[in-house]
Amino acid sequence: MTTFEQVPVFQCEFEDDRTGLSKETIKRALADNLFYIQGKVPATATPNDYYMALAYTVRDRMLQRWFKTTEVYTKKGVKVVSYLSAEFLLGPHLSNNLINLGIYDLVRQVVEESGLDFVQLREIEEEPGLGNGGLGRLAACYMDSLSTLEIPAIGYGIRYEFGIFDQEIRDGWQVEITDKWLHLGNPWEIPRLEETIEVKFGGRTEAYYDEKCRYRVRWIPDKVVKGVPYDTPISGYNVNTVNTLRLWKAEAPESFEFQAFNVGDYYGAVNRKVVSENITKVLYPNDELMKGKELRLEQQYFFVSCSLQDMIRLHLQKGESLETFHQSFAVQLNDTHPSIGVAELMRLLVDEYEIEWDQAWQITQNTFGYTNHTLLPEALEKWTLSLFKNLLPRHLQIIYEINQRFLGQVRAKYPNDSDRLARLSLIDESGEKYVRMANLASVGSHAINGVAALHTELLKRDVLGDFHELWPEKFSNKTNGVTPRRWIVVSNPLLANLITRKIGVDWISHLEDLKQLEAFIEDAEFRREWRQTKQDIKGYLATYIKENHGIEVNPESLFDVQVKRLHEYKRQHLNVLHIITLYKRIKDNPNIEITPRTFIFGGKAAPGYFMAKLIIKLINSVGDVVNNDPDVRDRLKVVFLPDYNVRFGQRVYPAADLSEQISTAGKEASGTGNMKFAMNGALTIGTLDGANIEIREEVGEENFFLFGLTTEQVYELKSKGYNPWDYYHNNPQLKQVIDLISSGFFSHGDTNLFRPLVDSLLYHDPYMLFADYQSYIDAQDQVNQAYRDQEHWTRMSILNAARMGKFSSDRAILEYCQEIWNAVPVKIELEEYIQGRA
Ligand code: GLS
Repeated sequence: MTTFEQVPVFQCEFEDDRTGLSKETIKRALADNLFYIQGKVPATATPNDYYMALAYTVRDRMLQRWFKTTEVYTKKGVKVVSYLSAEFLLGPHLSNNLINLGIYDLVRQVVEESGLDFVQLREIEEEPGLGNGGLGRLAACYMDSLSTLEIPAIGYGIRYEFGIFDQEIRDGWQVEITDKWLHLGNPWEIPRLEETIEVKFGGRTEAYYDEKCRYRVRWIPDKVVKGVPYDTPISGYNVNTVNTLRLWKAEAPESFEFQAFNVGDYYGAVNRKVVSENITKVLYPNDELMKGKELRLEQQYFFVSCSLQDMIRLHLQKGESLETFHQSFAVQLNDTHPSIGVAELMRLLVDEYEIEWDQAWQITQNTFGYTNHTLLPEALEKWTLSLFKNLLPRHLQIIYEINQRFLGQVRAKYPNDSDRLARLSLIDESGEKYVRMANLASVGSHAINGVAALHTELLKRDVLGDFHELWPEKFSNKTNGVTPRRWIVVSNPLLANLITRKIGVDWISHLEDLKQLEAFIEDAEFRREWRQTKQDIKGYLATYIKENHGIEVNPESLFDVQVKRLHEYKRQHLNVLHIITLYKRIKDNPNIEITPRTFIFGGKAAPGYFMAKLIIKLINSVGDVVNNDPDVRDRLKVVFLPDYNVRFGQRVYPAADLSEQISTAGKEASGTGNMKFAMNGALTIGTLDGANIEIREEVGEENFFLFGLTTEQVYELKSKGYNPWDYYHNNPQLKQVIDLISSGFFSHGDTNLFRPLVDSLLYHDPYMLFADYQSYIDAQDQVNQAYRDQEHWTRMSILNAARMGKFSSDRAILEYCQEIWNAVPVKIELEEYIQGRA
């Protein structure tokens, strides 16, 4: 195949309007894209047209690098990391790409000199919300770090037509609105129609003997769906590497429609087309019971099959044989969602490429790594055998075969241990039979990891305990990280500038350099600037809240923020119990001295999760009372900001004084919001859960507000028999708070509204709010005290930011590269005319 470089006419060896970085070329490019891409002139152009023209102008400046990167990766010997994830929660592209290309200020200036409002254009971008929360956002941070570290990588996922729903709050309740993020077009993606791949579903299998008399199985599907790749460039910071995120869209193949014409079943064919294309319609919530969600298994298989077929194509294109597939690709399973890949790679190798089982199995195990992201039993994926058999009959056979061989090994190692066999089996036979996806992922991978030290320990002990006993060498911990590009430079330019003025710019790609800030801790002027920066950012947020939600908040008050998915284990309602405690103190003594606080909440509840939705209603109802009670005199404010997403995260993390990380110990695998807050100088109030433990270790226990039971204590109390009722009776403060909710005080006298929540707490309290209540209140009282000493608070804030180096996703990705993927950086060199201009 000829490459574009070999065709002279396609060599753009001059600075033109698509590559140039002078003010004039950028200005011309804007006008050009407005006219030639959007088909508009200024007289008819809408703000969206200008945004599109700007986005294309930026994308154009990534294309040379993108092509070059892709080309280098097609060379023999380059190992590519393939990150398989059902979710990529990217957030807006524009600012991030401008920062990574090093042209943010330049482009902003040009846009403004052209008479346009840069901020307005920036805000027009619809963010691709192709994820639920932490897991999807982690995948996005990891893509950023892979590019920044110049690691050859490709992200594979699903191009959902509707991403995570938009949230509105009506009468205090969450209402879900479909997220039509593609309605005005997406300038960041390029469809690669010619690289479409076919995926089979359903039907039956048939055994046969091939020409060499070998036993084989063929799959005769009853449906074929096309996967069309849409590629998005992922730029690295301050490097030439631009990796690819390839998302698959489902389309029905034309051949089926033609057939339908012939048999006169036109509408039947149209219907089948619609059904096929439904596969990539909508993102599912990850915290609802997955039982019976057939479409979700279809989605998973669809994107995994497309991706593996794509990798095989690329590998063969290099002129390599499939025996070395694992040397070309390190495939990481982001949770169990893509774990059907284990059976699919076996099917492709054995059935389609006729490789012997044992060798195929070696290739498969050497290829995959599996990251577990949750210990919650309800989130561990399993699919009924009947669902599996109907949708993927061949894969079920392959899973049986893998299982039989695997259990043979287990039996040899642990004779007469049928309980162990039952626990390790890929098939759950305790009741209705299921395929256990975590077991499939564990057996089919050479490496298994958790996402924070505690989580990995619990994984080894409980959820995957038997696997750990069998293969301790497969297990390791990879504590999560987040990208400082998006989470400091893009979201908090004021702080980023202050830091850069003090220690230079290297910290942006070497976050451990933030340590150097500690040298300035005794510098009163520096502390003043730090405090002033936080104050300014809080002022912006206050203005935003006023303008968009009509609520007046005091920027001098302590901004106490809890933004994350709504879930009982994350205990937003514990936070509410604290608010009511403070409110009660004011009511009992209106002149009490109290540190003014603004409580800011944000987060979506899964549409089918009743209790989480009731917690949203409770937050809003308490807010209504507290915010409007004259006795409070604005000392407390409660705001629930609707539609929490990446963009809003960028606004709120920098403005926080206090970060609420208050999950029941042992429940939050890691958390990543905790990292974003602390990097931006917020102090944490938190339990010994997930990455909180490591954050506290890094920032120092004196700079962290700790409370609550440890994981061990949680287990112990549970096994002894936990009785929330005792706590309620023995703690008058807690009793008053609960009674106030029960009395209908926050629900216009309706004593039923919050009954399910109160009863759940009183009679079950599965997440042990009552056990942790007093310790939480005490820690919050310490926060109040500490905040009054602004000098001391500022020191703690600086130390938090300065000691967050460990939590860069660059560190995490380096560990994956060295310990799991065996992947090394590959420098992308550019022709001189492009080099050095960004
Ligand atoms: C999650 C965990 O709940 C988070 O604690 C973790 O930080 C994140 C990324 O590892 O993964 N697992 C999950 O299913 N959703 C998450 O956000």
